[in-house]
Amino acid sequence: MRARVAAELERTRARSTALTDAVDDEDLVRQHSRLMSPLVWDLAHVGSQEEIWLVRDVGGAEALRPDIDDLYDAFQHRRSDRPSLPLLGPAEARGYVREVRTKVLDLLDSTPLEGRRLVSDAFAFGMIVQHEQQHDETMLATHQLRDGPPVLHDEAPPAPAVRALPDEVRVPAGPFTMGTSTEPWALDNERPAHEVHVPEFFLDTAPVTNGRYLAFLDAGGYDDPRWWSAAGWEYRQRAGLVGPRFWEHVDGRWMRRRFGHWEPVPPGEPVVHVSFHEAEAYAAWAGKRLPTEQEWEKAARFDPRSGRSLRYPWGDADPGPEHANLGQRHLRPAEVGAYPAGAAPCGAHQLIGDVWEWTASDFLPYPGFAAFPYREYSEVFFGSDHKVLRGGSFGTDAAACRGTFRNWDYPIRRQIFAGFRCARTPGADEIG
Ligand code: AVJ
Ligand code: FE
Repeated sequence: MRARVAAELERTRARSTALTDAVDDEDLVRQHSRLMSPLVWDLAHVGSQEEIWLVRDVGGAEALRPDIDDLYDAFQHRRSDRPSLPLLGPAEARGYVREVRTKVLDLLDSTPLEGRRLVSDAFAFGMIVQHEQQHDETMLATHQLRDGPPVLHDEAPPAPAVRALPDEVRVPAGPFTMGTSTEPWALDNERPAHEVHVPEFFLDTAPVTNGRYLAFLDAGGYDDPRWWSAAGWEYRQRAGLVGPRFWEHVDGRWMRRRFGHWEPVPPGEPVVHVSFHEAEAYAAWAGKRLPTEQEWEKAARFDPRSGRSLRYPWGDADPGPEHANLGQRHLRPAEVGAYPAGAAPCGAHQLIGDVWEWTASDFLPYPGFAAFPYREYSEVFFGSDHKVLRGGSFGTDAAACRGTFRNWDYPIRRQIFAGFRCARTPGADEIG
């Protein structure tokens, strides 16, 4: 356990370092979008949380830099205001996170990770790994927003191994276990495990592709209020939306900007950088709807042979490169059909990785929810302001992604690596 935690901390820091070393100091302190913090804020924030949760709370040690707690408290300052704060500069921020990490590795050596109270100490280390990985994904989104030539490099994702997948899979009615009480690194909002009855539904086998989304554009979907909710249409009008974020119509064809590259929109890849409202409008146009969070998790985890919920669609094994497009190995979603080894028992593909998937559900607590370790982690976000996203994206690390993992955001957000798939309730003639 100790060795695994140390390895995860190191692997995660290597990612943060690569994301922040890829640009010069001027770019590190700049705000690339009002939606995001300067990269240097994310870096020092990661260190500050690590100091507070591990060095102080778990270790009981004296504070290193109590003077900067407020600067890096996400609740004190909105992202748009962060560039004007007296933040640590690039060299100071790098020095600070290194200093905190040295203390944390000493603490890891001296903290017993077995035993009652100490189970939660092991969790605290896991939580810090996930927290840093989440900010790494946020920093990756900042890179995507950044203007200028490409600075991040990757390999192309695997080509589709199976083509001509059926459009939909059927998930029969019945109960399943949602959430978890046993997954060691699960966050408070994923707990506890509880039984949920889900009526029969059909789910798209794969996320909606650019090719299909283009058909919605070509059909005038962005100009037809019939497909949009009142809030969605208001947003579409106000923001002047004409297509996914980072797309531009040039000389009769759609191009997209991807980490500094301009390229034709690839039809076989899942669509990414759409808001909840756009996803909902597409689904209505297609004669479908977005899946609820319950439906999504049942499709992703329920194994009808054992009656059990799996950790991942493919089983209980940790994600490998053959299962899912996770961890920034690739800087784009893979085409549909690229991960047959990651398919779920119900037959759905690519539920984990590639793109976060918008669901129809508000972010709410499960029955029996208990805030841990702080109310600010999840509880203060519960309510109808945020929609749940599931499954992780190509920019999500495996440490912060599992069948039970719940992400959330405002329904207008488009800079995150979010797409969607549709669901539908069977007609009277289709009940299985
Ligand atoms: C779970 C991705 C919505 O980035 O706002 C980071 C994760 N919480 N620091 C976010 C998080 C505190 C959170 N999301
Ligand atoms: Fe944070």
